[in-house]
Amino acid sequence: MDIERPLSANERIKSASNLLRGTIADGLTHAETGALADDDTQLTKFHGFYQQDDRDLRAERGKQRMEKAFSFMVRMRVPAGILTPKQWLKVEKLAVERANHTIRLTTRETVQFHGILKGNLKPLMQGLHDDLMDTIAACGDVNRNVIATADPWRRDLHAQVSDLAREISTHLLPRTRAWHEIWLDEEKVSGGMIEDEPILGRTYLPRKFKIAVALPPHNDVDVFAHDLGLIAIVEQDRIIGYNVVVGGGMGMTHGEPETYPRTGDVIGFCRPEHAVDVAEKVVTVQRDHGDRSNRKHARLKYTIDDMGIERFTSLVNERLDVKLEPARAYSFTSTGDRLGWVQEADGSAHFTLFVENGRIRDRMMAGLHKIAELGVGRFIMTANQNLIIADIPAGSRAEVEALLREYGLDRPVGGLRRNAMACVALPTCGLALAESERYLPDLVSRLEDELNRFGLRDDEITIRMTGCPNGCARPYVSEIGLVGRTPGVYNLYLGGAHEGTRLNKLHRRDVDGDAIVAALSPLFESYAKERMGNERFGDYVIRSGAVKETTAGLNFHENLSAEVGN
Ligand code: SRM
Ligand code: SF4
Repeated sequence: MDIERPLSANERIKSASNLLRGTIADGLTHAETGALADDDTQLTKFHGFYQQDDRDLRAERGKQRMEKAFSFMVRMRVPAGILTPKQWLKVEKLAVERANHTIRLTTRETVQFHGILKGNLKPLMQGLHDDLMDTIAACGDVNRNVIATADPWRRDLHAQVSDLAREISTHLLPRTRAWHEIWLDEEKVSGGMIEDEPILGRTYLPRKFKIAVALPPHNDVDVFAHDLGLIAIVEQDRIIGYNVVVGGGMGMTHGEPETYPRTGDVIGFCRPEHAVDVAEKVVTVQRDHGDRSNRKHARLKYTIDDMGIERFTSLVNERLDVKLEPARAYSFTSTGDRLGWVQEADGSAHFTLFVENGRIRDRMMAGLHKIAELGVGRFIMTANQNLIIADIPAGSRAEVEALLREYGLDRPVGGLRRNAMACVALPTCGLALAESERYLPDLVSRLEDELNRFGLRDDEITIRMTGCPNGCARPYVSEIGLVGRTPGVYNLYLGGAHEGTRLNKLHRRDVDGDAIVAALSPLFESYAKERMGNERFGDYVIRSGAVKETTAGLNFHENLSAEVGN
C-alpha cells in the first residue's frame, strides 16, 4: 500500500478520540439540538448507534428552516442471535418506551431500534445492560456482531457454532472502557490504568469487519459474503474443524467499477481449538495491510485483491502457531429458513416465525410478548430476518400454538416471500436512494400472481432488495436481486445460486415495478416448462442463456457492462 497517501478523515477522528470517547458524553447534555457533534457521529458507531433523520420529513422541515428531525438507530450485539425470553421482553419494553414501537430484526441476527431521541439513548443502553445485553462494536471499524447458522434442532452442532460465535465476538471486542463510562457512568479510567487495544490497535480497523460461522448444508448466514467465514466440517456428528473463507463483501457504488461485491475464497482448514486464533490473525493482517486512505477501498476484499490471495494466506499463516491445513469437502443446499414447527424426539419443539423484512410491530409484537411471558425456550434471530422460538418444552407447545394462532402468526407464506429480504432503506437510512422494506412486500405480491399462473407458488426462490448498492440484504448473492437507483427505480440482477455460493449479474438496468414484473414473468413461465428435475431458478436462468454465469469478484463489473441493454 502507498504509505504516502493521506489518511482518511475517519482515521484522524479515531486517533483523536481517546479510545472512542470523543465528546459524546458532553454532546448528550446539549438539549438545544437533537444531534451530536459531527466527529462524534462517527464514533457513536463503535458504541452501536447511528445518528439519522426522518427523510420523509426532510424537505418540509427544510422549507420551514427547522433542524432536521434527528433521531438515532441503535443496533445490539447478540452473537449467534440468541436471547432469553426475559431479554426479549426487555427489548420490547425498550422499543416501546425509548424507540419507535418497533423491533427490527436485521440480516445479521440482531435487533435494531429506530427513532430514538437523544435523551433516550442512555436509558436504552442501561436497560439493555441490566439484562446482560449491549451494543458494543455493533457498528464502526471493528469486528461486528458474529453470526452463526440458526438451526437449534441440530442441538450440539448448533451449540458449538453458537459458542464459537460468542467466543470470537468476545475475543475481538475493543478493550476501551468508553462504552461503560459514557452509558453506565462507570468511573473514568484515569492516571494509573493504561488502556490499550492489543488486537484492534488504537485506531481500530481500517473499516468494518464481519464474521459468520456456517453449519452446512445450511448457508443461512451467507458465509461467502463476509470478511471472514468459518464453515463447520462435520464428521460422525462432530465438528472436526472449520474451512476458512476470506474476502467476501457486498458493498459497491453505482458507476464506480473499482468497487464491487465479492464472494470469499476458501483458504484452508483449522481445528476447532484454533478457530479463535485464526479469526484474530485474519483481523490483524487486515488491521496492518488494509487501506486507511480510501474508505471505499478499505474492506478486506480489496486488501486481498491488491496483494493476491496467496500472499494474504501466507501472511495469516506466518502469524499462526498452527498453520492452516488444506480445506475439506463441504456442500451447501440452501440459504432460507425452515419455517414452522420442528418436532424433537424428546417432545420439545421449535417454531420458526416468518417476520416480513424483520419488522416486528403491533399484533406480532403482542403475540411474541405473550409467548415470551411463558418464560420457556429461547428467541433466536436468523440471518434471514426471521425469529425462532426454540426449545419449547413438550408441556408448553399447545400454549405456544394457541398464541400463534390467536395472533395470526402461523399463516402459510409462499415460496418467494419466504425467501425475500429487504434492507431498511427509507425513511431512516441516510444512504437510501429508493424504497426497500416499505416496497418489497407489494412487489412480491405482484410477482406471486405471476408465479401462481405458472404453478410455482411454493417454489423456493430467493429475492432480495436494497435501497442502494451497499448491499445490506446481500442482494448480489440472491437468485433475484433488486438494487435501488433512484425513487421507484432499480437494477435487476439474476442468476445467483440458491445456496448463496455465486454472485448474480445485472440483467436489466433502471427498471420500475412494471418493468420488473414484465422481465420476470416470461422467465418464470419458461422455468416452469423447461427446468430439469430440481433445477433452481438461479441455475436455470444461466443454463437457459437468459443471463451468463459469473464467478466472484473483479469480473462483476465487466459482466455487468457486457449485459447492459439485454
Ligand atoms: Fe448495512 C450501512 C442497515 C447489513 C453493507 N447499513 C448501513 C446503514 C448503517 C446506513 C449508514 O451507514 O448510514 C444502514 C442503517 C439503516 C437503518 O436505518 O437502519 C444499514 N445493514 C443494515 C441492516 C439493518 C439491513 C437490514 O435490513 O437488516 C443490516 C444490519 C446488520 C447488523 O445487524 O449488523 C445491514 N450491511 C449489511 C450487510 C449484510 C451482512 O453484513 O451480512 C452488508 C453487506 C455485507 C458487507 O458488509 O459487505 C451491509 N451497510 C453496508 C454498507 C457497505 C459496506 C461496504 O463495504 O461498502 C454500508 C455503507 C458503509 O459502510 O459505508 C452500510
Ligand atoms: Fe441503507 Fe443502502 Fe443499507 Fe439499504 S442497502 S439499509 S439503503 S445503506
